Amino acid sequence: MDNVVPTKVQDLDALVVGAGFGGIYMLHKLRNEQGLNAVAIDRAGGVGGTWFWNKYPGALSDSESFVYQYSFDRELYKDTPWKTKFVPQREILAYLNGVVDRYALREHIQLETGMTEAEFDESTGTWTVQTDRGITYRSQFLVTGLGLLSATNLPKFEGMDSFKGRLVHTGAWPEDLDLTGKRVGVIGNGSTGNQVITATAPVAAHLISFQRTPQYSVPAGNRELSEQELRNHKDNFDANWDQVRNSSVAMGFVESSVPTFSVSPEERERIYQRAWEEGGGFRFMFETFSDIATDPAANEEAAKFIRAKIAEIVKDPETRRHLTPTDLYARRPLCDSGFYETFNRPNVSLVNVKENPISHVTEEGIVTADGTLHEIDVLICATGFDAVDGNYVRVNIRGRDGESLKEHWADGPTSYLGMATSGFPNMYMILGPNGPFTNLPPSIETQVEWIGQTISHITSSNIGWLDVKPGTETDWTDVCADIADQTLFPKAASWIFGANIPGKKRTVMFYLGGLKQYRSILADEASSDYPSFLTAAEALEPAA
Ligand code: NA7
Repeated sequence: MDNVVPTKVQDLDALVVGAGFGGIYMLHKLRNEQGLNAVAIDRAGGVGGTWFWNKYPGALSDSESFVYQYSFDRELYKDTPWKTKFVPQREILAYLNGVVDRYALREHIQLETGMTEAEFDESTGTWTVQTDRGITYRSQFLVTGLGLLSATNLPKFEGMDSFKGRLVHTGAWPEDLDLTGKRVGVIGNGSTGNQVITATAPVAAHLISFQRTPQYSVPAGNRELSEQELRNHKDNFDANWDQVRNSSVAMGFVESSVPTFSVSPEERERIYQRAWEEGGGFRFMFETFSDIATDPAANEEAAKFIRAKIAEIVKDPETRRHLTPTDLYARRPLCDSGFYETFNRPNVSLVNVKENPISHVTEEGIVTADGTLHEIDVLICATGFDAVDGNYVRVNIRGRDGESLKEHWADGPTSYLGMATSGFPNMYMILGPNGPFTNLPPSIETQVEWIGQTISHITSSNIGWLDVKPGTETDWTDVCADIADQTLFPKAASWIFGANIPGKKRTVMFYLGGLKQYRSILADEASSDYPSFLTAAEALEPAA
């Protein structure tokens, strides 16, 4: 028996799972502001979440830097050293590490520690969380910041295991990989593929982009910000963040209220052109006109403008045809640093895998249906994520009555407010299903603050736990579906509706009502003493 390692059990007030943007702020709030005994764990070898894992060349946030950060501490904001309009992964990761140190959180974060199981005990009102490091946590509160986009989606092609070169997914990028002089294949051309292709082409010997669906992309317009702009961002701290919290997509600009066809064709062209020159995917979709995401005719006008730009940029007619989207402009809007231009390079080629699918993989590379072997040294899968609930259903989380979250979500992931799900009391999700679809840090802050407030309410009023009423959760799902149906987003097959994973049920996964409205619903819930939740006493009351 002496080689059996005893499991250590640690009792806590709160366990935070995940040390990305959400988990870091949650830990700070619970420990430093609310005085709770809280610990965070993360399966990664460092903090940073998405920005720890996505170290691929070209990785860049496509939210503007002045709003892609925390706003909870004005002094922290003042000290952020960023100088460009969009920030690269390396700088974001350094920032998050700086935040961890600034608030003395590092010693309370257990890295390389993954949650494997979590179970709620109704009688004691505690969560027991097992990890893959032999330590078990027992805690009144469980806050999960597992990452919206972190469960990687790796395609399965016959013979993939036989490939002799390097096979990598952009969401688990190895630090030692140098693509200089290599023959590189990239599958996928979403946000990530777009960035990795553009950044890799200049250093690779040859790059082949395997594309299934062409996407609309506009220039990012990334640049150094002037001293004046940097000063303005800091000086206008209150006004800027007030604007963000009272907007829809929280990107730091005022969304347009002008319908596309209310202006002349010349004026329309001028507005699109200005947005093209200014840069930014969200600006192009939401700052130009009010109806691009809702009215098919307006959507087509914007799409036509982008198609005309692709036609101007891409020289080879066949490559141009493959790169030109013909469907709705209704996925998460992309922006780039010269994506279409990259396909004019002599060392870049494109294979349209809808017309000529990948047949199998050999030791040397990828074979397509036409029999061609595309020889490569490195195969990069920029194939996205099992988004939103992917990381939840991979772990055995059991709530009241032993129901697993996977069972609870058999018809698709649901929640109330993107944070709580019925039957799983005192478990709060940061960026859970049906949370707001926005620039993420402002939504993360909103949720973390609400979760902190709710935890405070539970502890100070001694009610043990709160569980969402099942009907409330169903109503919230309906609200999210109704709002989504008023937009064009559900009509495009993308990860926003779970349509990117083979076999995954297509469901609504976001609240598209905007941050302002979302914040007001949260404030009402808290100020009316949580009418959508049952207390432990109410939930355990025997049926009359
Ligand atoms: P996305 O947006 O889900 O893009 C994934 C890409 O990979 C997309 O082009 C897919 O083509 C392609 N894909 C996926 N599986 C396959 C297979 N089996 N064969 C060929 N091509 C495939 O993920 P990203 O990482 O780019 O971006 C996700 C979010 O991260 C982004 O929106 C930002 O918020 C940050 P498809 O379009 O499905 O035909």
